[in-house]
Amino acid sequence: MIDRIISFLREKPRKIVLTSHRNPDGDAIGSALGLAHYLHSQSYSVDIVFPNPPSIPLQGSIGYSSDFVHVFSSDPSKSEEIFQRADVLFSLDYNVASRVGADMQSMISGFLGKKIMIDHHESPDTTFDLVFSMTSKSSTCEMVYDLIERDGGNIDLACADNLLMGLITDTGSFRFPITSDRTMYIAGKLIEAGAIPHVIHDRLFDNNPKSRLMIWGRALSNLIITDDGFASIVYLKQSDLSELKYQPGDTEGLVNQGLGVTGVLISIFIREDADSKMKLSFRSKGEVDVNKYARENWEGGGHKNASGGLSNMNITETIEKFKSTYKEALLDD
Ligand SMILES: [Mn+2]
Repeated sequence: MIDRIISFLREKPRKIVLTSHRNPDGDAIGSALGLAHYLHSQSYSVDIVFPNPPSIPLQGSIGYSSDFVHVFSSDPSKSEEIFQRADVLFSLDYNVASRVGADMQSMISGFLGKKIMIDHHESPDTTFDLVFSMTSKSSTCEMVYDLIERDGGNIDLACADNLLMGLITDTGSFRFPITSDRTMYIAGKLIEAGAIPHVIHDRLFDNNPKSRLMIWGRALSNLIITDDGFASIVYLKQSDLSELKYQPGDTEGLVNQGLGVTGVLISIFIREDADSKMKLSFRSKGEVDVNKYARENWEGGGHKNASGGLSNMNITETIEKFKSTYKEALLDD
């Protein structure tokens, strides 16, 4: 499939638009900026449209402030113009149009040119023309590296820094089970190309607003461990978020903390958003499959060890439902 994507791009000059999912994370931002930097070096015309802005630390990614980067929620008319002009659309780090959010979804589903997906999530949609989808990959950034390697081009510092960022964020700094020898090989090649791991780490993880620490403190003081010791629950109410001056991105990674308690195999983080809907994140260890669990119980999904979902119940009811259902995920072992 990589070869088909490359030969399609090389057939004739293309106007390319790169997109990622809503609330873009390090892998979404890194794969889009990394691929854009590479394609620019190969003289392609490339724009990026993100559905909404990422967290403040991710806005410091190399190239994020360039004039080829657009944010749909900030400037829908400019973004629409870019979609109309483009003849190739890349969906990076998502595999179904709805993941860009309700306001931008029609731009993806109604796109008239060629649609190319590069993604590592489960259950890819069938409406794309060229699909490079592998759930065994640590990150979309790893797959973008595969593409560039096959294309034979040179990786500059800006590209390397962004791709390494996606590897670092999607593998939890290389500690999740999805980390493979190939992941580490690629990390080595990106360092060779100029990326510096501690610089990326400082920018992303040691660059937080005070609100983030205050919010983590509140959430962790709400920690519940179930009686059997296998599940952990942390939650934040809308009143906590407004009191502590929540900024987008402040709760990113919080769900991993619950998994750090000895014996815990599955963790949930519940955040009450302004519309009173509950946004859920799940993490698990080993064979405990939170992708399946989230699909079956919480209108969600994702990866085997990391997934998300939604709840229309209040926080107390959501916690009760989790307590009465999480054993399904354990029993699948
Ligand atoms: Mn990813």
